Amino acid sequence: MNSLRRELSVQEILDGFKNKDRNILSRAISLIESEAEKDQKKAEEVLSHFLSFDGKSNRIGITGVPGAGKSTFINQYGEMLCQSGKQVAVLTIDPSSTISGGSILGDKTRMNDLSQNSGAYIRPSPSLGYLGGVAARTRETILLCEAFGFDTVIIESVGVGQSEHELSTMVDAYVMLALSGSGDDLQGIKRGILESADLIIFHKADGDNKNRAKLASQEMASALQILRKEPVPICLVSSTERTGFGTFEDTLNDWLKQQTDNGKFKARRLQQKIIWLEKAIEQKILYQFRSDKVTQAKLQNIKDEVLREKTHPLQVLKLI
Ligand SMILES: Nc1nc2c(ncn2[C@@H]2O[C@H](COP(=O)(O)OP(=O)(O)O)[C@@H](O)[C@H]2O)c(=O)[nH]1
Ligand SMILES: [Mg+2]
Repeated sequence: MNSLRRELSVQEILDGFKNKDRNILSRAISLIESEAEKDQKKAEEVLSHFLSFDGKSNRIGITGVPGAGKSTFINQYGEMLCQSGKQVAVLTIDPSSTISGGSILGDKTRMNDLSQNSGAYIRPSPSLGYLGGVAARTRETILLCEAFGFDTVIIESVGVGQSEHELSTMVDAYVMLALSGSGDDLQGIKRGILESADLIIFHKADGDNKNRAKLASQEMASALQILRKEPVPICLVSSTERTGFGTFEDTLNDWLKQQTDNGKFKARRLQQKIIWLEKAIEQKILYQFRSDKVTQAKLQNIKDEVLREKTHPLQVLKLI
């Protein structure tokens, strides 16, 4: 068997983490994303060795519509963090493709500088696949990155749909990239995100767009005063001109410090652990249901009966 394909033992994974072997990290992430029963058992064992690392990083979620410049922003911001000596992991959740599919390549290209930086690690996660969930294993992937020693984990969202809310339940700071002057100002931004974003960046604040971004940010600030109890910091950034990053970093750090001082940081993380617990139980039950051959055979029979109009889906529920 090809040595790359050879299965790793739990011990080899633990050793690989100690030796900072990124190839082993990638394979450990693939292991926890795998649906195969033997992989799931091993994944649980691996994770059980790493629980003490849970929460060791700053977890930052970046959201915004497709094209808002999330990948480009992360490329620049990640570089800046690496320059200050940080170890940065970037997880991108891709909506449509599997790992070998199309748009991830796009993201990787946008993060070309960062992907060549020895302090950074970029990992695309398919959002389809594991039990059909939305990057169902992102929390566990974050934990692996923390055990590996990354001090910042940045997660780029898909920018659409249900994953938006999910992402906000696994990060310390949920940062929204907004665009001005392209119809994507206040009206274009989903209310749910406005209600949950911790920081807002008006992105692409460059060229002709600079003044528009300034105006839009003022408009946004007044709207947020009505929507939110506490002030939400707003920054202007251009990733192509590399401006605004210093201010963003200071603003983020001030905000994180404030959250830590007033106890909200800790409370949020605890609440997120409860969500993690619930998700882990849901995933396990669903997995057991789907992998049990007898149950699946029965289900197939029922589906056949429904197709032949012999029974109604709701009638079947009585049997469970
Ligand atoms: N003018 C300008 N364009 C940008 C900036 N950041 C990204 N872009 C462009 O916006 C497009 C989408 O960027 P991308 O990072 O792929 O967006 P994502 O879909 O949110 O990840 C690309 O063509 C980028 O070159 C910026 O700060 N200013
Ligand atoms: Mg992207």
